[in-house]
Amino acid sequence: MRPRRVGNWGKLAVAARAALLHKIADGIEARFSDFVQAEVADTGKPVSLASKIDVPRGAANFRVFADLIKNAGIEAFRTETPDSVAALNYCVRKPLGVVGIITPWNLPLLLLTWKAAPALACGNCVVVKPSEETPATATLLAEAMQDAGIPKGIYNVVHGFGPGSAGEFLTSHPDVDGITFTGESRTGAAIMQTVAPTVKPVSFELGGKNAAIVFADCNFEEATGGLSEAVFLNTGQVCLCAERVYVERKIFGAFVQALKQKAETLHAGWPSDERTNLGPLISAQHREKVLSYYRLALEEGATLVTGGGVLKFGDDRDHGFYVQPTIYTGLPETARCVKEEIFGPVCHVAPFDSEEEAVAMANDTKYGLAASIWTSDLRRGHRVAQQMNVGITWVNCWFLRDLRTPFGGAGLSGIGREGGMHSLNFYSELNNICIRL
Ligand code: NAD
Ligand code: 6OH
Repeated sequence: MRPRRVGNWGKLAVAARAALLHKIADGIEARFSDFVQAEVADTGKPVSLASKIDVPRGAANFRVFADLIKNAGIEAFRTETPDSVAALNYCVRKPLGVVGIITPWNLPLLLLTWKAAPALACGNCVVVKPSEETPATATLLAEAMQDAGIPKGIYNVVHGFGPGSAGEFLTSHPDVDGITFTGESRTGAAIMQTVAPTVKPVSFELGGKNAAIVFADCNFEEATGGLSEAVFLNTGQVCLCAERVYVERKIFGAFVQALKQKAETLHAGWPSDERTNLGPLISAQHREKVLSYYRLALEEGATLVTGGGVLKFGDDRDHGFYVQPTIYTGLPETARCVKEEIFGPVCHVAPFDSEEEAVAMANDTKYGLAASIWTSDLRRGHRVAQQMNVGITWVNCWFLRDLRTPFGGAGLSGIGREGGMHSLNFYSELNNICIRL
């Protein structure tokens, strides 16, 4: 077996480690606007979004896991024996050693710290490989680590690409003891092959083709407002975004019109403008992918409700990768646009007549990340939520996060769960000790 490189960090008293993690959070907050500017410059996301979600969550991830590791109990069982002497089983937690963290470009600081914070809390050293599109906040975080007094060699950043580059080198390295990855499902499949010869534990948070189910008894304003966020937030570049919206036929027409109105009143503008709530896509290449689905939807027989093309401003913003927020109806459930993740500001809205039909359509996917249910009937909310084949279901809300809860997906959407104790369990090796009393 590989020797574990736990080092002094892993041996530090938990309270001391937790205090240092809080200092990292303090450092992020102290340089809040540097982090916001760096995230906006790398991604093109609206400054309002980076200030409201990305950077606060970067700090919160450290605080939550610092407190959790300090307060986490250990598992213990008193085991009966035939001679009535009994035994005591208890479990101790050790760091895995060196954890490789590979993250995507859509929520760069949020997703990197979501993994680095619990990994460090558990006493591991980390090597992070941010997306080649968004290297800046991982680097700024290294400065915050240094300012907080984290010893050298605990938080390491390598920049580079995926295949044949830093990503693949990290996953194949024999001295890396575990890999946690967020990104596309097919990248997850490639990483699985690379880690196989060295048998590392993996945690994968992958893609989605998430459904929303809107019942006629929903609070209409809340549902249309919530779905507008769920479809268009971060220009649709959130793994949890809803790209399939199922609406009870009684309110289908009114709902489509209301969502269309929301789409058409989004403020697409400079990322630095506080009023902007629709920024550009991440890159020319990604815009080409999204536009190829816009074309495909029409070829597959969709009715275009709004959008469907590139946004034009007549100024320098035309060098950005803006697309129109887009809504389609009329596609068969077998269409590629209903089956494949697009990762843009786009959804397909389809009517349903019964609860059973809605559940069946929502579950008819190879992915299984998230779902949202919109209804005023609480019993129905519970009933439908429990039938969703996903890792995360929201009722009358979306992307409302409690960092202690399990987060992850079924099927093509991932392997394992992170969040709360699930993170602590992934980033630790458990040693069960059985003592005959
Ligand atoms: P991606 O898979 O292309 O890249 C993610 C990271 O993996 C990057 O750092 C990249 O350099 C690296 N990488 C690529 N190929 C690699 C390889 N062979 N070996 C090692 N590393 C490799 O994903 P992306 O385009 O950056 O992000 C968008 C995708 O991420 C979407 O599919 C989205 O659904 C998914 N995502 C999922 C979650 C979740 O929590 N489930 C969260 C955010 C994004
Ligand atoms: C995907 O793009 C969003 C993932 C969100 C989280 O991992 C989180 O912890 O909120």
